[in-house]
Amino acid sequence: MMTLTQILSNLGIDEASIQGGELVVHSPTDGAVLGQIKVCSSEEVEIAITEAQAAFHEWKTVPAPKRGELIRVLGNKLREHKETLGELVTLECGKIYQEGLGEVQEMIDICDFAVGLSRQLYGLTIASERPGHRMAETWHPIGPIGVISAFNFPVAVWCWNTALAIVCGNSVIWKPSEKTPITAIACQKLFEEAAREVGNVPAGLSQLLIGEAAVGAQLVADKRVPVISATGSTAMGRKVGPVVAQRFGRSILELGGNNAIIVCPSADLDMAVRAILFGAVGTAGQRCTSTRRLFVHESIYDSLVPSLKAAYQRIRVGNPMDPKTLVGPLIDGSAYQMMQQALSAISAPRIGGERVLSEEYPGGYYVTPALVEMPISDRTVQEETFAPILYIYPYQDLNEAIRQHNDVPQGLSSSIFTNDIREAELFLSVAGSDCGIANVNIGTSGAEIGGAFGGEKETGGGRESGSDAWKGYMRRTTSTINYSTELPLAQGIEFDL
Ligand code: UN1
Repeated sequence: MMTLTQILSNLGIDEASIQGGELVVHSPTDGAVLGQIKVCSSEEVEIAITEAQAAFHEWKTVPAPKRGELIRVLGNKLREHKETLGELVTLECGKIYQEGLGEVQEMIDICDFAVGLSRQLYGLTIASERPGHRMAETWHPIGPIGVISAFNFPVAVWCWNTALAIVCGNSVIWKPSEKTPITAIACQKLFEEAAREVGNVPAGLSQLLIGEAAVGAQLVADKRVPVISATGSTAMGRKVGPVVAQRFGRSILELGGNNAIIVCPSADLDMAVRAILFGAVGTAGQRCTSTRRLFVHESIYDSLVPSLKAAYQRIRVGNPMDPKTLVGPLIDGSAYQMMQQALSAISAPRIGGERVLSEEYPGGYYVTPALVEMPISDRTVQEETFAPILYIYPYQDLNEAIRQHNDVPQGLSSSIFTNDIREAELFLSVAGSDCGIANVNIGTSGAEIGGAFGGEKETGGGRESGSDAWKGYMRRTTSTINYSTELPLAQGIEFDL
């Protein structure tokens, strides 16, 4: 694996630029200091927004397929630096290298998607009720897009938003998590290189704001930023949403999840175990789509749960750079404290949940993933704990399991394992899962970029990445064109002198 110095030099980032600032960044792998980053002052935030607005006014008139060209070049830069950026993600947020690479792959995929989209930003033509009239809608760029992202997907979520926002003709102002500013600096660098290579890209099209909550708050409150796309906790969304709504801005919120898998009697149990494992312990349980609850039909409980426990015993927890590791560290000590609090709040049989490797890495918070066997009717798991804890519930009746499944404030991702078409279709129907993502025979996490990503209820209702999520980054104009010599009014109104 590369050292930070090598990573930075591969990316062409001057190491001095991540030194001497007030924001101290630690690697979750061992707690070592990676850098001290300069944070943005309130004047600098103001300047960034002003520049982004000026860049927007230039960029919005560039033909969309030309805007796509910038994202095509960015996608190629990401391909070129996939390994380096993947390692930096691992170093700064602690996910295993395979997942670091996967995250960069998501960036590449959304760039490809956005390039194609740059020739498909189409609106409808609508039949008019009046003779000699035509109705049409046009999608226009909307303005600077504010992006607030979380530590757990430090690069992909920026790219989901940025690739779409840019082809849609907007500028972007990014406030990354204060836990992962170095990956953000790397992304900004690659964007600037792509812009230089393409040429004629307005300066300041992509702005990076490093800082803590105050920086984000200033961005969120600014009227000149018509769209705020924020990913993070429900608590964060509760602060952001009302401020944006107050000024009639639009928010795209992607907040907490409390995702569950239901395993039915006909399920392929080997597949189910593998999916549950990846969903519950992948990224050390720190994806918003991580599997947090499991409903198992009582007839298969005694075969599925022991296999799952056996699989949990074999999970290798350790340094995320080691290719044998499946579970890296939690992001920091406070994540560990929250996990312990959640575990001690419930008295039920459990395996795992202990801190390990503390002698080797006193500054790293490694834990064994926890399985908690819950009583059938318990409904205490209402909050998301960003850690690898899986609560298992037995069930008797599928309708009742679906009711319990939906009986949480969040509504992001969900899945059912069954080979019974009636059960699968029930789960996907209006009487089934109430989440934004509902899967059959695959787990809750690891969504592809082609689908709209997001969820309902306290998850915030926003949609990002695929499908028609691009519409969130544009404004719509409906036009009625009269090519007749009469002036008929709509609704049959007569209004003659
Ligand atoms: C997140 O955790 O914020 O479905 C996003 C997944 C990824 C994205 C997760 N494509 O797990």
